[in-house]
Amino acid sequence: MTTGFFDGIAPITFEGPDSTNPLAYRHYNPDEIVMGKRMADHLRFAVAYWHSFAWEGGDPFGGQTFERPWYPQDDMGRARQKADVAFEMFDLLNVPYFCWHDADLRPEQGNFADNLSTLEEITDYIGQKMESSKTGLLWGTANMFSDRRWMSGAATNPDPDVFAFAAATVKGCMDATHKLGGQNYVLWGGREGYETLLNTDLGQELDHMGRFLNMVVDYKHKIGFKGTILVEPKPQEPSKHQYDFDAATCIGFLRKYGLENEVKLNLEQGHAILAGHSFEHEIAVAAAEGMLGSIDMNRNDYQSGWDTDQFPNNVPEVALAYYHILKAGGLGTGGTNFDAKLRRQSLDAQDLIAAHVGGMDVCARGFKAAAAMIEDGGLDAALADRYAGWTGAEAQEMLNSDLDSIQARVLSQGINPAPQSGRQEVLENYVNRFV
Ligand code: XUL
Ligand code: CO
Repeated sequence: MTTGFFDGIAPITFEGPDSTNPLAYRHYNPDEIVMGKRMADHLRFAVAYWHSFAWEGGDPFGGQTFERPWYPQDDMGRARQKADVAFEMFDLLNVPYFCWHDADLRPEQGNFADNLSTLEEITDYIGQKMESSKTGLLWGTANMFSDRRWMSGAATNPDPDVFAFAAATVKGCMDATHKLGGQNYVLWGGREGYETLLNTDLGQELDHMGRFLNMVVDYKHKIGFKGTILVEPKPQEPSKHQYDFDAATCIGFLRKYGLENEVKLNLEQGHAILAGHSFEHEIAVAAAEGMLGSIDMNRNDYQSGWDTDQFPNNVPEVALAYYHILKAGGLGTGGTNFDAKLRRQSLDAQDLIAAHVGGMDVCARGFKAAAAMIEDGGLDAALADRYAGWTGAEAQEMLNSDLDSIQARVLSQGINPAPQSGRQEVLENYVNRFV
């Protein structure tokens, strides 16, 4: 028996690029082999429980626009109904993963003991559903930003009791993630930052955050959780300044607190743009350090300047992101999470399905373009050509020498470099052949 929420919507299947069916995949063909692996296993798509099932359509100027049978979300019976609908959607989409925050799954109880017992109850229920579902857990996380107790931070709160509440909460969420076979555990610190330095001891807060994350890693090993611990950078919003500003900042933080071999990054397209970067910049920075973990593939509106969390729809942008992901060896335990929500006027069940179908198709199309570029090798060849001088023995020896000897060589050989074209337009034209 189904909930009836998706009545009239058939399972989504691959119909090929010529299909005009709005509820069919035209590019996402899970079993198609690309670069030696199933497309589904490269992309590892995930639905975000919070946006698709817990978010009610509010924005800063107005409240709920959606009407769902599992509202109001203050009751455990309706929390189970929400889970039933979620798993129906996972089946319809044939999506391999989902992600959650504790607060998406069960109502806020106002105290730790009841938050924990209701989380255990609903994740037991979800665990039963997963036994007969093809959808697994990409990651779990704790919502330590919505309730007012977190307003001054979680691990970085000036009040040690909030630190304690946060540590207890993360333990519960890690246990639940482990129980459900999660592939990763994520920490995004929306309130780990500040509104004003007038009331903030930045150095102490960073130390507390570093200590907290070390406890998370210790606990992972204690319970034998094999997934990856991921932190998710974002420069601001909701805090004026967030400590996990961008990939480079996070990498510096992880190194300072001895976590560089334990923690990787969950990079979000929209967060990259908020930080003043392209998505592929963030991916390349993480990849260069071996810290690429997973991605949240949702874009922002380029005019609004805030985190609108829209489904991706720009193939060339997506293609460049997957190009760098493929170059880095793929997503590993990570995946492609749609941390994306409908527009608040998109009221219908069909909108929810169409949004995911479109997001998955745009990613598949961009991914295939990226794979084709790699197989063609044009960008690699251009790079090899541009850096060819460094393959010479003299250039390599220089890196192990010193300023004295280099200056002597520049004088003796009369070195006077001739500027070379960077060929940006040629390369942009090349990419456009594939996207
Ligand atoms: C907020 C955001 C979060 C994290 C998980 O901008 O991206 O949803 O992905 O807490
Ligand atoms: Co995110």
